[in-house]
Amino acid sequence: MANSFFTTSLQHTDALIAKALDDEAHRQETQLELIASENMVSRAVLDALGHQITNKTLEGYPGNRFHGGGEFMDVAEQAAIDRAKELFDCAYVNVQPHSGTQANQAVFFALLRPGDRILSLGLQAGGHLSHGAPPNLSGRWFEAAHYNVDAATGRIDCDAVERQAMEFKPALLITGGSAYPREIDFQRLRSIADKAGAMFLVDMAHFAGLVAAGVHPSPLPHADIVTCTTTKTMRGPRGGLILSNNLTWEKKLQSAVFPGVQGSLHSQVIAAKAVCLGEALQPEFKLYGQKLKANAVRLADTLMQRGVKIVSNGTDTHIVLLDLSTSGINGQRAQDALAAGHLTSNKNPIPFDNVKPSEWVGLRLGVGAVTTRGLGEKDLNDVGNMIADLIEAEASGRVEVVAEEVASRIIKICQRYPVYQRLPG
Ligand code: DSN
Repeated sequence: MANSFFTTSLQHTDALIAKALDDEAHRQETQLELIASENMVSRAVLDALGHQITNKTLEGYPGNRFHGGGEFMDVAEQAAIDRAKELFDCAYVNVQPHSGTQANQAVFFALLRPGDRILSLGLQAGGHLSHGAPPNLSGRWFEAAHYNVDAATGRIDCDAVERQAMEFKPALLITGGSAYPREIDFQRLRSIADKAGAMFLVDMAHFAGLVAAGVHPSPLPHADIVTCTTTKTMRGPRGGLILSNNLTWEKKLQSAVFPGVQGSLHSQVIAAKAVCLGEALQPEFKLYGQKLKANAVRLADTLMQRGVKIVSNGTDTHIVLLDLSTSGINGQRAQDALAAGHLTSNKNPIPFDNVKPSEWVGLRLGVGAVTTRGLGEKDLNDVGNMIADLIEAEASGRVEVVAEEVASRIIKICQRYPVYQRLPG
């Protein structure tokens, strides 16, 4: 007789959590997701994430494990490694980091000693917490300084970075982040790192999918080490990767991830990473990458035509960063107004936005999830106009009426581009 422990579904064992998950599925189906770090994974990725391979405990690397029974997980992890090497055309990959932040921690553990200097893009300029921000472990254990963007262009000012690097002499120069919408001059930053005697790390967490699709320059030829997540534009499971073409770092990076900063694998996530990397090797992924860029440009153009300021006056990636400083509302009010219209986004600092989070005047949008869902440029034009309507309405105190109308139009768009449709069991 079947053991009910293995056969009874969540709906029958835990009503509270089953309802929370059901409500979240409904939210995703009836709202448009515009948070730049989010996307929607395939059914195949979900299958891997929900598989019983989650039961498998393993430490070490394929062919060299501390536990028995790893032969099938070895197949999955080796596939993830091989696929990532092919996709990003690189010599070394570690697929075990549990997140982008842990990938960065492992790199620091491999390359640096406590107290070493790091120089990275500042948070307000679009950088990331794990690149030496004061509240993060990286900001406590290392002496961090940050470079900025040019106030007029919103772009990284490489001449200023060079001056700062030559004065600060970091052990590690870092670029990339969470809210920088433009291509980065990796070659120039590499030459600055060389001149300053620094190693060079590129965190491509946000734009990795664009690199994989061939619609964004790759940092691999220039950086010592590259980190990324498999979430965001890669549209895979939550987790990180470390990549490099410089095999000098291989041994240190392997032992920095395990046993340096992590223990056993998240087996199901690594299997899902292999699936996502396999998907990214298919020709359709290139089309998705091209659509991502076109959709982001259309969203930015529509908003600018409606008088909304966009940091750097546009985008080269999936990110569109709104500067609301002259709109009469801040980022939180804009986020709330969009939410009332069934559009999910997040308040964000913009360059030189040195105030507390509740007062930030930025709103970060990203088109990863809507592009995966199937929306095209015409839809993004409509969505951009609805966002502009909501911002204007929020500023003039009549958001309720406008939000109701926008919400009903967004729900219709969601119905035109359905997602999982409540996965059959
Ligand atoms: N770094 C956060 C973001 O970009 O939203 C999480 O990935």
